[in-house]
Amino acid sequence: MDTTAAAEPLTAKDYKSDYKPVWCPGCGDFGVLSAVTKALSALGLRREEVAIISGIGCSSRLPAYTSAYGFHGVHGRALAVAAGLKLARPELTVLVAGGDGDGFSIGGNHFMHACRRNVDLTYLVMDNQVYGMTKGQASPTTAPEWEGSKLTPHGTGINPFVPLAVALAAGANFIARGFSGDPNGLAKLIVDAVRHPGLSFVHILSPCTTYRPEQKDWKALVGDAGVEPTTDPGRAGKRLMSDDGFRVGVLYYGNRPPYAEPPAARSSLEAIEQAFAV
Ligand SMILES: Cc1ncc(C[n+]2csc(CCOP(=O)(O)OP(=O)(O)O)c2C)c(N)n1
Repeated sequence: MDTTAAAEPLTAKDYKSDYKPVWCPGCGDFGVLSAVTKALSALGLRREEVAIISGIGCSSRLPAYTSAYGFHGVHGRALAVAAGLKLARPELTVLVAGGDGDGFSIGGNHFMHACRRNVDLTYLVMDNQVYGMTKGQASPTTAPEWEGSKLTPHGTGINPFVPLAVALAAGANFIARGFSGDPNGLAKLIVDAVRHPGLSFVHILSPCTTYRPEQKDWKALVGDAGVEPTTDPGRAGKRLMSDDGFRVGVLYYGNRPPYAEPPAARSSLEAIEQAFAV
């Protein structure tokens, strides 16, 4: 990594890697990558101060397309890896990136408990309401009547998972929704999310143009929530009762202090080595 220009402010372009994304043309994840790099530039962070952790899926390729540190992990386990990293290296800004299948199905249990534990992380979920990488199966956020997958030709018939409501109920300290089609607006949400202590969850509508081409219409459906964020979880919950799934903006700012490991839990590397010595 080139750190010679560390004192220079970095532009969004500086946060892009030399790898060309393999995402399909029109994939919403391009907009998310653009927003992440704009946000890192706006935050004035150096590349070595940032780590982006992901699971598996098209969206989880995002870390490789940035020049920050990254870890492309195991399906559904990104939050666990990220929490470990943040506790071991609290000075790092740790972002977590993934999809709706990764985060709400396979990693669903980690999602709830990461919100509850409130480690200082920013979790970006690119929700395309489908398993993109494995060719279009229904995901937890797929509408029950969607008949686009051969595995569920008559729809799933199951009510979708409601990410914002689950995040709120589980205790996430910052909750927002953004849209990949508005990288500047999304970048602002990400900056806000990173600056807010504790577990910040940003639900991102990010269309899959290959398996859900009808999502190209999301641009016309997305709109500002038009209300000020609240610090009252009861009020935030009430707002979610009338949410149509397309309102963007910050829903909730919590004031719980982030999880910090008790000092007694910290061991030196030498002590760990001694404990495992044979
Ligand atoms: C434990 C485990 N289960 C299943 C898979 C197969 N798998 C790889 S990517 C993927 C779908 C990812 O979907 P999503 O998280 O929505 O991301 P997208 O590709 O749509 O961005 C699945 C099921 C896997 N790699 N590991």
